[in-house]
Amino acid sequence: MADLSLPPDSLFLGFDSSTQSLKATVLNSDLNIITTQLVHFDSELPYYKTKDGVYRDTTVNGRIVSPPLMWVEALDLIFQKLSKANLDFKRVLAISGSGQQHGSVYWQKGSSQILKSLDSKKPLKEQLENAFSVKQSPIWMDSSTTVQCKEIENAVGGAMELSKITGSRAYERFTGPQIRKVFTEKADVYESTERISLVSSFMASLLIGDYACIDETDGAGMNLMDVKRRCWSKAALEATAIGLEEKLGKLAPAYATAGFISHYFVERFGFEKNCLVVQWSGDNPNSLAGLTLSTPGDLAISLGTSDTVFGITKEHQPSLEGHVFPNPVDPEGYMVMLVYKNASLTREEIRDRCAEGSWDVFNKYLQQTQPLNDGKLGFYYTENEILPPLPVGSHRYILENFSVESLQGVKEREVDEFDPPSEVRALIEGQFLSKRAHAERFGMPSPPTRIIATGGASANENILSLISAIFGCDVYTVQRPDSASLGAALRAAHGWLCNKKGSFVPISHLYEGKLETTSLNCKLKVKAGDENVASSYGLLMKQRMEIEKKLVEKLGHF
Ligand code: ADP
Ligand code: XUL
Repeated sequence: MADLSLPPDSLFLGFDSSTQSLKATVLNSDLNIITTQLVHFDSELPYYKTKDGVYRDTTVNGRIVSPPLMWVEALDLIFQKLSKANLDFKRVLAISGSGQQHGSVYWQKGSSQILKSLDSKKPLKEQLENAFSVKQSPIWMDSSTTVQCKEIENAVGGAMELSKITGSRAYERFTGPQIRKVFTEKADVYESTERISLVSSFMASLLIGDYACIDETDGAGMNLMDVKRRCWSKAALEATAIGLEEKLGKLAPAYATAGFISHYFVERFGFEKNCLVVQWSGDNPNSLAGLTLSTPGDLAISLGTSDTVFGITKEHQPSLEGHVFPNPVDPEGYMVMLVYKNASLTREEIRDRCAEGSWDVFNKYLQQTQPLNDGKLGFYYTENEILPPLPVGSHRYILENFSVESLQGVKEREVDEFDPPSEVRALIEGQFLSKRAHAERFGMPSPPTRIIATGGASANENILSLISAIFGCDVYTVQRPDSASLGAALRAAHGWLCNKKGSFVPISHLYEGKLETTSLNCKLKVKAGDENVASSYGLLMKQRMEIEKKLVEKLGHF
């Protein structure tokens, strides 16, 4: 049997092409981080004029896009930064990455030829300027495809049927409905498209100098893949667009090799020719890998531009809420996930409006106010929300005759505003009461054995304390909040090992018995507190869900 250890001097590079930035993490063979780099789109590539990495199209309701050329330029720039940081590219045995999920890139006919013949003396951007048939890629924040979602669900026999096949009912941000919009509204553009990539397979394509396959895990975020059989679903393809299978190419498991790194990067940065590019996947699936989530009772909460709650399961239970994806590191298992669009940017909006633009003031307000917020409940949506499907707007309520002891069946009164400290607490309590409620409804463990928090806002210990109080469990974090690029680097090592063995190797093989000595180690941040507080939050959660139901009946957009 082949020696299944990582060569002592080897390095593994992981990227995270996310909404606001491109990040990189490099792991050594002991699985310790040796360097990280970041390119922030708005500030470092200002001529694309994005805000938070995106354009919000004011002329089309819910249309949110990003320029793929910006992602291309960011890749060149981050390699330059890694080079300046003296990364020895020759030691990098494999590269993988995470992409923001669902976003789609439309390659113009003839682009595979451009990819294959890139000139290493010129920047990527210059050579790929005319490679896209759609100049602005729809991304996960987009909610402009309500009509297409309904059409696809109707064509396959309803929302539950689509969920049974693909792991999710139709969602506006999912790639299938987005493709259908191009197909029905811009037939000539669809026709001139040679290949459609996800953000993940798009970035992998740049690295191998050819079209990369879509990975089976990220592919499940398209409403196009049969999640059990891990192949394209004929019914979903037919419901979406004509001639689609050919434009999507093949699916591949996350642990597979996409190809060798292209001559472009060998010549420009000094990689060895046999450096492997392992299939890229979605940011949430790679976070699951980076957090080494492998116990069904554990939940992860990622607090980035989106908030997500995810865990693992052996079963595929179709549901009208949440998503089921193949587990990126377990060919037999699944990952289950809930996604919120109102997350860090909404927290920033309230921080700027009520807390002098300062996380310190924001945190002081969280400390000053009481658990359950004296019965003040808030719903804050600066973007059209996914869960629940509510439009932009704020709704504030006070529970009448509030007392912690008698929370059941009390009436709520709508109000226009709260004082700033109550507003901050209402936001955070609201966001996590909603997560607990929907996680329970989706069949996730309750209470979880533990929560592992990640993403930019997991650096905020006041938020972590509230998560612990609401869910009633311990909260852990990893050394750095970017588990998506860490997970990608780990998956690069995993893919390299699988390639060496010629078949799948369990990923735990890489860190079994030595997790504590690696950068993957999770540390306890907040110990679970008083159980009574968590059960009071449980009652408040029920009140909140009653109000949420009424809001959805009145305003729901889907
Ligand atoms: P992405 O999903 O784009 O990868 P990140 O995980 O990098 O996003 O998270 C970025 C977000 O982290 C920022 O928008 C910011 O609001 C949030 N953040 C950073 N520090 C804090 C903090 N101390 N408290 C709350 N949020 C924070
Ligand atoms: C997942 C989702 C978001 C993006 C953010 O379904 O839409 O979490 O992956 O990058």
